Amino acid sequence: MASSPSLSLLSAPRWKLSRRKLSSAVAAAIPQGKETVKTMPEFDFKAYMLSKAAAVNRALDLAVPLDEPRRIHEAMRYSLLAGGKRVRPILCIAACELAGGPEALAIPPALAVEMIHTMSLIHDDLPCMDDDDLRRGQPTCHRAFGEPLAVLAGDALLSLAFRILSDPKSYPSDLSPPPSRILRSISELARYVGSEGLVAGQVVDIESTGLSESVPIDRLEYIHLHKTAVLLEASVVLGAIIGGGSDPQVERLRRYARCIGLLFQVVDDILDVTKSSQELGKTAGKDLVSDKTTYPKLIGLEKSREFAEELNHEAKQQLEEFDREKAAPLVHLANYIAYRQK
Ligand code: GRG
Repeated sequence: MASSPSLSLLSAPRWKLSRRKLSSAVAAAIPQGKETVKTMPEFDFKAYMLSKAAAVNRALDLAVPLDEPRRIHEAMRYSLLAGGKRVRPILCIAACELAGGPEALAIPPALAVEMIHTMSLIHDDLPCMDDDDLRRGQPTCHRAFGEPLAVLAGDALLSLAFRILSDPKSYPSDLSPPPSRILRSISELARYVGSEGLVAGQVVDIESTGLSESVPIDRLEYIHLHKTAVLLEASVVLGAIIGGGSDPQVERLRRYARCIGLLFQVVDDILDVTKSSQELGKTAGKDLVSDKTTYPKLIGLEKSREFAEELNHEAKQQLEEFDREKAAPLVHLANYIAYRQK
């Protein structure tokens, strides 16, 4: 078994990239009972999540009308509106609000990150990738619509994400952000999802699957940081940029997001071995069956939980420079990711 991972990679000043329905999905993932961490009890996190998720869901619904050709828009809507937890768009809105911008300003980047997340799930589930049958509690896109349409639905969502983010008309006319902020967001997002980001994570994951020996921990961390953390990081960074955050604020939030991004995947690894498919809404135990390297496999369940605690702590430290009350949503979102049940 490998030794415990360290946070050294995460404390680098800046990550170099070169190297059923919505409300029930959100509510079901909020931990109950003693696992709910008692930070800032005056902040109603559940109400916050439900209201932000509802706003995101309404906007997603409007963003993909059932235009012609009807079948492709049906496939896009099928996966997009299937009831994900909406963690990424909510992070985007929370970061925008912390940076001083209103919720409405964050809706275009929030939609963009959720669309790209959904496209990555559709493509990840394809027979040529993970070949999965179940996603967000329903048959995967290619099972419901066939492989060609699933590929195209993913492509169309990726393209639509950039269109929404870049079009000044996506933003409320009285709040339109300066073009420089929009341009910077487009550039950041493109870098996060391309061959230095999300795609890099997927490629290294594919290359590491089926090897006779275990993947070393630094490679596992590379995969998790690129495959999962990038999009959570992009969500927070885009929200902070569009919201008008200063450069030091954006960088602090980037570090916060990198920690919760890795935390998200460590928890995902833990849930895969501790929950059922029904509880998760996707195939559980898949990592074990496919002999995939995960944190529990490399360092054991207990050490994985300890590492998750460390990442959660490190994430919150990045928020200490901000106003305590305004940072409450991001503090709670870190806990939500750490203690989520699906
Ligand atoms: C971006 C061009 C391009 C290609 C994508 C297929 C691929 C390359 C990458 C796969 C990325 C992937 C599927 C990572 C897994 C991330 C993850 C932990 C997903 C689960 O996220 P949740 O739990 O899901 O937030 P919900 O359904 O709640 O949104």
